[in-house]
This record gives sequence, structure tokens and C-alpha cells, in this order.
Amino acid sequence: MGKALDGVRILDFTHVQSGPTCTQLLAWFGADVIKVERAGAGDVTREQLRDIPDVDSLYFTMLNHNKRSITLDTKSPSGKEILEKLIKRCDVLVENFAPGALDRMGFTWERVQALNPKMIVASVKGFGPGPYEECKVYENVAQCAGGAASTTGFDDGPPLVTGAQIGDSGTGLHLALGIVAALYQRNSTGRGQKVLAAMQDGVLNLCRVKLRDQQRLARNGVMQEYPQYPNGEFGDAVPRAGNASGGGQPGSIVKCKGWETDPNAYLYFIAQAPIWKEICNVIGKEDWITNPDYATPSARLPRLKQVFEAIEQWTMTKTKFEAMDLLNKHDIPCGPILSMKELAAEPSLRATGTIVEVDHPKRGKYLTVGNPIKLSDSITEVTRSPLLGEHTDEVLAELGYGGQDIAGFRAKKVI
Ligand code: CAO
Repeated sequence: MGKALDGVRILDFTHVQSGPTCTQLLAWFGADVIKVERAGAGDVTREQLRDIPDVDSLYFTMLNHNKRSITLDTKSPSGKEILEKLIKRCDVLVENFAPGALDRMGFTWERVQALNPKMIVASVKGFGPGPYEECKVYENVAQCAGGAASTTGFDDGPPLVTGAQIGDSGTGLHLALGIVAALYQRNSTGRGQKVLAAMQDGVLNLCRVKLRDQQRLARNGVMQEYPQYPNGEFGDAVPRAGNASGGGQPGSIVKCKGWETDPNAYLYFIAQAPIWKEICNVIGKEDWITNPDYATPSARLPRLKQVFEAIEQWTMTKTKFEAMDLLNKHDIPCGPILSMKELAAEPSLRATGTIVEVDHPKRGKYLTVGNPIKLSDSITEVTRSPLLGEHTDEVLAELGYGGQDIAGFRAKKVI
């Protein structure tokens, strides 16, 4: 069976996390991704957070599957000549250099267009046009500048960043969608275009519900599903909501049996309105079914603290998995707090290819997250990340260079 992006060639100028997330997804959908790395050095993450000396780190391997790697000094005349050939041959150039780096290399949008008018040039930047557009940005900067940190954590604590890499991997996902859309539009226009995904914009997009709440707060001065209601104070900006549900159904994290020693013995519990009767029966609060203080969603809003305390009294008598089984029998939405250790061992995630074991010639077997997007006609097979420059000769041969040319490039340290 073929792959969705068979025949699409990606000139991958990405590094660290945001850009590589994007090009890894495109590779999983079948694109030929040629990762261009600095001769002699490569993507900086190859050597960051190493767990085995002199072996590509998990940071690198887990973000660069299914790609080919070539090394190239794109600032030397011969390197530029090779790069020009690659631009003519590829469909999409993806980059996440600091602002202006591609221009300084001599490959402005105009120059790329002159070489290949069909080429799509896709970029991750920290910020879009505006006061901060020249800034370098990493994950947590984006989380802070995009509204996530301000709205994460508890009301009485400082802003918090989240473990989910919404700035890097989140923006990589956004960029991948932009690239696929631009490829689709090119079918009718015959032209390439620029695609920009700014990390601040990506994070803000993922925090959309908080901008919703900002406007609700400005209009009404209060938000009844927030833990600050009814006893706390609301300021003029959306406050941190702890573990309260962001949706219309109240939810919270509650302790389960073993919480005293196990930092993950917790469960997320959603007190969904349509199954309120079942919730009351399960937790032994049958009187709340008819008690006017608890019988309706609006009556419960000022009493959510009491509601979740009662739920927790019940969940503390069960392990998170026992609670999950019992609650699901009644269609009560809930989720155990799963640790990375538990996820790594979860058989159903292995069965679907969401967690995959990969073999690497230098590190041996390791686990990675496979393609989270499943296409029925384009099945993802995860293959190991390339060694630095592993495909340099192969790609140069595809560009028409013979063995002598390649030896010359090597002598000049271009590759
Ligand atoms: N040959 C020759 N030079 C190369 C090269 C190659 N193959 N590949 C890269 N370079 C050069 C670049 O041209 C640039 O040179 P100049 O500064 O002289 O123009 C230089 O290497 C460094 O590139 P950089 O500025 O992108 O890298 P950095 O380590 O200084 O910054 C980062 C890293 C991530 C902060 C910056 O790239 C950035 O802000 N990117 C956009 C936002 C982003 O994606 N952030 C997420 C990163 S993941 O947390």
C-alpha cells in the first residue's frame, strides 16, 4: 500500500523540536524528508541530554524518524550550489532557524521562488510580525507568551508551564497542517507560497477557551465553574483554575487509594450533568438526587467543592483502576492519572502503534511515540532516525554528482 504523501520531497532545515515534529509527521505520511545538517555538527539535539556516551540522544532519535540525513555547509559556495539543486528538486522547504537566518544564508523567499516557483517555504518562528518578531524562542517562552502559563496552576501559586510541549510540538503540528493545505492549493494554482506558524500563535490557539473566558469575565465579572466561585475574588484577567474542567461539565482531580505514597494515585472525575443520579448512587449520596441544593447543575455550581470532596471520599477507597472500571459501568466520564512508566507498558498503545519499539544501530532498542494520527490507507511504519550524514552520498548521487565530485566536497569540508 502506498502512503498519503508519496512523491512529496521535503527539504528539511529544521532543528531542535518544533520543526522536526512537523517534518517527522510528513515523513510518517510518506514524504521523502531530507534533513540538512551542519557538516561535522548536526542538529544540536543529537548531543543534548544524552543517556549513552557518543550515541544520538533520545531527544534527537524520537523527533527524527523516517528521515534521511545529509550534511552540508550551506554558507560555502559549493554548499550553496548543492542547496540550489535541492531547492529545485524539492516541493517544500521547512525551517525553524532564528529569524533572518535563511536570508543571511542567501536564500530569501524571492531567491527560492526564482529557483523553484512551485516551492512552499514553511517556517516556525517564535513570534509573528510585531514587536518580538526578531526574538529567538524556546518551548517555555512560547507557553508564557501564548497565555498557557498565565492560566495554568493554582490561584495561590505562580504561573506554571505544562509538560505537554504545546509550544514546540504543538506548533510543529500546526505547521504540518499548513504545509499540506499549501500543497493542496498548489494543485490548482501551480504556485508555492509561504507558510508561517508562530509559536505564540500556536499556543494561543490551544488556549482559545481562555480567551473565551476572558471575555465572559469582562462581561460578567465572575465565572461560576471556576474554583474562585463563590468565595474567592476575581481580578480583571482570567485566573488560574487549578484542575477545574475547562468545559461546561465540572471536573476535578481526586485522590485514590494509595495517594499517600504513590504520586499518581489520582483520577480525573467529571460530574457530567446527565448522569448526576448515577454519580449520587455510586458515591452514596442518594439524597443529593432530589435535594434542591444539589439536584440541578446551576444549584451545584456554588457547591462544587463539597461535591468533589464527597466524590473523593469514595475514590479514596478504590485504586484509580478500580474506580475507572466501576465508574465506566455507569457511563461516568473519568480518567486515571497515568505515569510515563504506566503508559510505556500499556499493551493497547503498543497494539495501535502509538508507542513503538525501534531498533537503532548504536543505541539498540528504545521506545518512542509513533504517529498519533491514523490513516486507514496510509499506515505508518516507524523507522529509526538517520545517523549524521548517513544519506549524503545517496542524495548527492540523486542530484547528479559523481564519486569524484563527492570526494572533492569532502576534501573542502562542504559535506
Ligand atoms: N550550514 C551552515 N550554517 C548553518 C547550517 C548549515 N547546514 N545550518 C544552520 N546554520 C547556521 C544558520 O544559518 C545560523 O547562522 P547565522 O546566525 O549566522 O545566520 C546559525 O547556524 C544558527 O542558527 P539559529 O540561530 O537558528 O540557531 P540558534 O541555536 O542560535 O537558535 C533557536 C536556536 C531555536 C532559538 C532559533 O533557531 C529559533 O528561535 N528558532 C525559531 C523558533 C523555534 O523553532 N524555536 C523552537 C526550538 S525547539 O525548543
